[in-house]
Amino acid sequence: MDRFLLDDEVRTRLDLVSGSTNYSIVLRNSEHFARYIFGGRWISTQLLPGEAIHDMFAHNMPQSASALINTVLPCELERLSVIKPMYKLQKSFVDYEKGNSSTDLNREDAFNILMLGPTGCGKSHLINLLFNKTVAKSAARVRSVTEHVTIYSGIANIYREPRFVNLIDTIGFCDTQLTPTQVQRMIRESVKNNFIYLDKIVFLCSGRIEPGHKSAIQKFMEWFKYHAYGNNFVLVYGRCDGLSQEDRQQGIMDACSVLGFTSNQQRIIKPDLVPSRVLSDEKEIQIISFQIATAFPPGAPYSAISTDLYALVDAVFTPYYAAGEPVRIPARKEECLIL
Ligand SMILES: Nc1nc2c(ncn2[C@@H]2O[C@H](COP(=O)(O)OP(=O)(O)OP(=O)(O)O)[C@@H](O)[C@H]2O)c(=O)[nH]1
Ligand SMILES: [Mg+2]
Repeated sequence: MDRFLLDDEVRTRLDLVSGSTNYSIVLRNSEHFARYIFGGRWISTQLLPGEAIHDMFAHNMPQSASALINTVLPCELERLSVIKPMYKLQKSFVDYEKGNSSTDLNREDAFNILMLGPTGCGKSHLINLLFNKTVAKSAARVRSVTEHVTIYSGIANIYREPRFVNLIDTIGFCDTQLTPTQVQRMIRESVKNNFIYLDKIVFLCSGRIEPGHKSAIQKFMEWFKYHAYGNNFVLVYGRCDGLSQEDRQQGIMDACSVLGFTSNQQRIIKPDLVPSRVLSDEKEIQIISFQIATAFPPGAPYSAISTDLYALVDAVFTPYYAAGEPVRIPARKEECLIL
């Protein structure tokens, strides 16, 4: 039996959940209830494929119901958080519309980006920078701050077209309440239940890449077929605060070699298609890199982060086309055999 501290957060959750009704073995069972009180997550590991409850009900569940499993906090437990602009005088690349635990499966045309990385590497912070708003909870903590896989949506200009964009924020790989395998499976299930295709997979890492991070990243590379869809992957070597250009380059190269990424992936595109031109009128940039080093210290002035932000926007929002057609990574079971 695990013991944990009855602190103010736990007390608040106990208050919020006491007297709840609408028990549901799939969406609101006693494991959801207990884990919520313990750590704020509305998840049940018994709903992962291969587990008893999942296998009992999976066949009879419509996709719209599967999409809610292990992602949704019952509405009566949601606490309002205030969304604030990050850089008041600056434009945002993606205009924020909503944050959700599931998505509209019929929006096949949406540009879908999966953000992955170890706990605390800055996934949610990057998402906030792309919206220029504090849409996702981001903070320094030992356990993952992002409690559920959450989809933040908005509109962005991609190749001169306004597109609906889904940025998928995920639980960090090294959570203290879930095993690495449970985290990976939660993310995989959520992606599978909510998306038919992914357009970009962004791995974020920083500092020394621990063996646990490496194996988690490689698992996702395998599931989403890096060998076939390598051009849809982006590697961000983050938290490069104060590093020289050479050290940043070295960091990227080391990360690529540890993870098995092809290094120096670059593409030349027409200047008027460069995504970051929405934010800045620079005309010369034409070479887009898909392995980038960034430093986004919280509270830094815009001038200190703008170059890295433009590089991030370009890497993440430059779609990959082959023979005139967009290349998309299949995310669903029937599309992707390994899933
Ligand atoms: N100095 C510095 N801090 C950063 C950078 N990127 C993010 N941070 C900070 O690091 C902390 C963790 O960032 P998050 O965005 O919450 O990280 P995460 O990957 O979403 O973490 P989990 O949700 O816990 O998995 C926050 O306080 C961020 O402001 C960076 O480039 N430099
Ligand atoms: Mg997070």
